[in-house]
Amino acid sequence: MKFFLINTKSHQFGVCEYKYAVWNYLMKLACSVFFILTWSMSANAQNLNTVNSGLLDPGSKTPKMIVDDFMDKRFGMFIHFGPVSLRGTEIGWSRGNEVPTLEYDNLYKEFNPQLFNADQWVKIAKDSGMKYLVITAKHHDGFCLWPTAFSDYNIKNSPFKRDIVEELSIACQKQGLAFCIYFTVADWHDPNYTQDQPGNMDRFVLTMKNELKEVITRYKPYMLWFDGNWEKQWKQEYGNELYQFIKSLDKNVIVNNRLGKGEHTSFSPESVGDYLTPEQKIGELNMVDPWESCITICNQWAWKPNDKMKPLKECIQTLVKTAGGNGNLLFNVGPMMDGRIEARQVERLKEMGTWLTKYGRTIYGTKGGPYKPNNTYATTRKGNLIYLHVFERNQGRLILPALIGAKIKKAYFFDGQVVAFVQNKDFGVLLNLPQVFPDTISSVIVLELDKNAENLSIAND
Ligand code: H79
Repeated sequence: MKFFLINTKSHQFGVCEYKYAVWNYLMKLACSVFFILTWSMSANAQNLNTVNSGLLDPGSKTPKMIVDDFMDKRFGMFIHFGPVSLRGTEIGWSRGNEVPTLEYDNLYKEFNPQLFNADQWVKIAKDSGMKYLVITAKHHDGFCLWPTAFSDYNIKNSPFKRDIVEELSIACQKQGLAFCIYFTVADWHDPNYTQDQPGNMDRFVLTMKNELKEVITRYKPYMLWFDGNWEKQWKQEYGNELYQFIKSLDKNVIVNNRLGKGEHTSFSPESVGDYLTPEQKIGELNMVDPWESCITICNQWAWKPNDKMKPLKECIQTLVKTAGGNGNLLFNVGPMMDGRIEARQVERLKEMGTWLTKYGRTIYGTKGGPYKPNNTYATTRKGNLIYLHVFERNQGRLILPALIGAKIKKAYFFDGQVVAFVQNKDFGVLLNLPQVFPDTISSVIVLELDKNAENLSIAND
């Protein structure tokens, strides 16, 4: 379009034929350069979004290999921590509710988690089989767990003073966990973050950029976990701008999908980020889009005294159903005000780790499917094997829909005990279950196929 416009103009200058030919030649050359430049610039400008959003900038998208590697990890630790642990109420949300705003905003003056030990937290995560860790560097209450230069409301000004984010990043690196940072786009403490004062969001976004630059350059996070994108102050353009900014600092950092205005559980043209984030629920089976469910070990994100803790069976089945749906589980703990994770939670996590020591190969690095998880079973697959996790014995037999395009050659429990079965392409697979299961939590039956299981279609759609 631009090419023709300028080309037409060139006719106006064509006084004599020779001059016209030279001029025409030069203009065509200039136009081609102009065309290529504007084309590539507009391609860049349009494509500020990321994975699956339809407006992709191939240059800024997180490399697929990196997101695939993240998805292989399957299990991570979410940590919600801050001065609010002094009250035992919900982080962010209890400000101005259970805890009066002025009181909440002054809690940091007493925040002194003397027993905080980054190596211990990371070891607890590692012993439970977790492969990455996400710390609430900044929640909606605006308090920063690192000594930022861009807000006084930070850990340096608490009696504790130590840089919790830095200590965790070092501990993760030492123990081989991927270190990640939670950073919400909401900040109910910052006066610039309001609906009533127009123009201040620009200043707020600038502060955010400065803070993000600090955490990205200092602590080199593997992934950034954004939150709060549903707030009306937050605009799509901020998300786009920040994504480009983040990628200019580290092109490989993974970003969850809460930076643009899109939904958490599906991609849309507004989505900014690499993966979906169902919250407090297990995501649906999805073989196309990467996803991670964040779920609490108790009810509250931040520590709450005597909060109801989930039984081991539920914790493990949550992990298994997540892997069975081809997703990751980001499992949350809220450490106490003295900096320790509750002993009963440590114990629960260790039990998960013990289970994973045995069954890890049915979880890590597997794909979900080829059956959709339900309350009776969930499956994962790797190579020629399907790992069938059975939660309920029901009537001593388990009927599965027929596999599409593959046959089962053998079926046996994880420990080797053979499982009798019949299969038929119309009626499916009937497995005879023993009176007593080898494992009360989740028994794994290995189905050995005649071909690779990883690309089979979903069989119970
Ligand atoms: O950081 C955690 C939540 O604080 C945050 N996202 C996770 C990872 C979040 N912010 N807003 N929301 C989730 C949506 C609002 C949820 C609510 Fe509630 C339900 C607000 C009040 C009831 C859950 C329970 C969050 C606070 C109390």
